[in-house]
Order: sequence, then C-alpha cells, then structure tokens
Amino acid sequence: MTRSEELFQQALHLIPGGVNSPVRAFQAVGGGPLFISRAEGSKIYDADGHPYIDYVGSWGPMILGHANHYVIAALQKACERGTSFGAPTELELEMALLITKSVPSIEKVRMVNSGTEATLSAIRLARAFTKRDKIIKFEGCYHGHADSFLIAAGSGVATLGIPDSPGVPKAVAADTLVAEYNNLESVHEIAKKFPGEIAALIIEPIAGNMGVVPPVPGFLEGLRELCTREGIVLIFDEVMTGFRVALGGAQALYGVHPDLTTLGKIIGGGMPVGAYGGRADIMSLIAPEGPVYQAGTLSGNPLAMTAGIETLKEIRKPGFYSALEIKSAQLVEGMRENLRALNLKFQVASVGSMFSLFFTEGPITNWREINQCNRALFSTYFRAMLERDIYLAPSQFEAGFISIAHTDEDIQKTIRAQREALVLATRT
Ligand code: KE4
Repeated sequence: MTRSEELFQQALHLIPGGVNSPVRAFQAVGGGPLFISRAEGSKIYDADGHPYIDYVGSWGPMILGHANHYVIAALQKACERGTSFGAPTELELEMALLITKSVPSIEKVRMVNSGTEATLSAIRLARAFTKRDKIIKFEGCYHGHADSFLIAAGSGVATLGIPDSPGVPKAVAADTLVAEYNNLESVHEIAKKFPGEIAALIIEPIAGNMGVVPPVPGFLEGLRELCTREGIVLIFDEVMTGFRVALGGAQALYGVHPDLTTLGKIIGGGMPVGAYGGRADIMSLIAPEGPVYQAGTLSGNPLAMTAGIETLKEIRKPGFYSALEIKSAQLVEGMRENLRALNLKFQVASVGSMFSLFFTEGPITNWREINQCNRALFSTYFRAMLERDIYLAPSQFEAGFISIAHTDEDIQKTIRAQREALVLATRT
C-alpha cells in the first residue's frame, strides 16, 4: 500500500470523501488521490516522494511553477512581520495598484479570500446596482460554490455528475437563468423573456471548467452589446483566465471590457485569495463607501498579498508571456502531432497556457457537445499518463496549465508519454 493510499483511508473517516475539495478525489478516474508532500518548479512529489510533472498547478495559481524562490523568500520575510493584522496594510494598496494597472476595466477593487467569495460578492453588488434579482449564467461554466451558481455548473459539479446541488433553495435557483455557451441567440431569448428583471450576466470569457472552450468570434462582443442595451451588469469571471492568458486577462485578449471582473488563483501566488472590481460607479456601492455589505477577517491578508505581489511582479516582466506561449505551443503542437500520427480525431483546445484534450470527434463549443466526450477513455488515458509520471487534472472537464518552470525536457517527456497513453487508451 502506498503512503497516499494509507493517508486516504484515514482521511476518509474524518473528511467528507477524504478531500477538502471534491474534484481532488479522483472519483471520475477511479482509485484514490495522490497525497502530495512537496512541490518545486514543474514537479510535485507524492507522499512517497515520487515526482510527477504537474499540469494542474493547484488549478491555475502556480504560473511561476511551485515554490518560486522570489515568492518563498518574500513570504519568509513577511511571516516574521506577523501573519494577519485585521487592519489595512501598504501591501493591499500595492496589490490594488498592480491589478488596476494590469486590467484597465478595473477602476476599484476589493480583495476577498477565494474565487467563490469574489463571484458571490459581484452578483450581490450587481443586484444592488440594478435593483433587479435575476442573473444569467452559462451551462458548463463554474463560478465557485455559492447557491446562485450551482445550477448547470462545470468543474467538479460536472465531473461528479451532480446536475444541480441539493441544498440550494428553489427560490434562489429560480433567479438563475441558464444560457448556452457560444450561443448568443439563447441569451437574447432569455433577455426577451425577462425584460428589466436581469441584474447581471456572469461568464467565463474563456470557459475553463468544461475543459478549455474559447468564445467563438463575436460572442463576447454580442454579450457586451446586449448588456449595455438592457442595463445588465456584464461580469467576466476571470478567476482562472486573469493574468493567465494575458497580463490583462481574456478581456485584453479579446478587447471586450466587462463592468465587473472577478479574479483569484494567480493573484494569490498559491495563497488563499480572490478579488472583484470594475467600474467605480458600481464599486462605490460596496461598504463602507456604500450600503452593499461584504466583509472578511482575512481579506487582503499580508501573506496572500506578499505571494500575489511577487507573482505579479514576475509575470509583468517583459517577455514572460511570450516565453510561456512558446512552451505552451510546443506542448499543444506535440499533442496534436500525436493525434495525427495515430489517426485519432480527438481534439486539443488551448488558449495561451491553458489546454484540454477532448475525447470526442464532434464539435466542442458548448457543454452539450463537450458532454459527449468519452469519459471512460479519458480515465484510461489519465491513468496511463499518471503511470508515466505526468499529473493531469483528474477530470475531462478541467483545464491543464503550463508554468514558466516547465522545461523542454518536461514537455518532450509529456509528449512521448501522451503518445503511449493514447495508444493504450484507444487500443484496449
Ligand atoms: P475558488 O472558490 O475555488 O477559489 O474559486 C471558484 C472559481 C470561480 N471561478 C472560476 C472560473 C473558477 O475556475 C473557480 C475555481 N476553479 C476550480 C477548478 N476549475 C477550483 C478547483 C476546486 O474546486 O477544487
């Protein structure tokens, strides 16, 4: 029995499903999860000390790779100054400056402790600003686990096949309207049905929680036009794409500016963090400036700010994204070459350093199509990759992430392993 198996057996008695977040449990791919003892650069090490090339990157934050020495050195110093004060610090101002400088649509920003806190706060704010109750989300998009979002959600909800989570009051669910990703007509229909009742439309501008699904040309622009015309607050949930696909996120890549943006993951450099921000006229409603209440004991925590600031400083250096793009293109091209060489019609989708291999030959533009993926094939492939020391997200409906710490050797090893894993998965 491996150390991970031993630990998992014990954890099952004390922690629901043995994990502190469902998608980590490997339930969709069988067997138990690896327990990780440490990580450095592109590698993670399981409880037996076995190394893996890591493409989960803690689900996105580790764009510099694990245990980046700038981040660790700064954190060590910050710890000696105390871990939390519950009072404003200069670090929070520095973080606010970095975010507003990098993402022009964000005029004011509030720090919170997770992506979920960011999105639920943004929705509350949009409802207060418009004095309306309904929101539009998209099938397959995941915005964290607040009640309003656990309807037709992606990520772990899709992975575990939980259509809509029990415990969400019917009245709350009734205010969440679901449209189809990349289908502008489906949004127009909802807007026509509920004129003057929709407070916000929240979307992952590049979906990452059904696997990577980019917006089709004109889709984001169409949403911007509709929201402006209908007085709906357009919220880009960039918890995953923020600082990942470009310094200014997906909104910079596609040139479409939302009214509010939610952030997380990378801005915390691996420490607990979230943020929401946008138009000053909307953000000024947030307490104590305005009446919309939102608070948090550890919001803007000095350790999370320190790790986030060091991470953002690194990625703001000239040439960072072009270097990351080169690595990403190498991996994605190698994966596509494998599919061609094996005459397989599966598809690799990618934007910047986010990628997914979809086990379907059909279109991959929305959840209904993605849901056609062959989950059994994915599981065999996942296991074969793990046996070759490549650690992928244990779900067909998650994105893979490349870091600046991934080396040519890592990428070549991954491409070789993938070819063997594809042969195994499709020949058995
Ligand atoms: P957190 O509350 O997990 O920090 O963020 C929620 C969230 C919000 N918006 C988007 C676009 C997100 O991707 C997430 C969280 N992503 C998942 C993985 N796809 C986190 C992993 C997990 O749930 O364990």
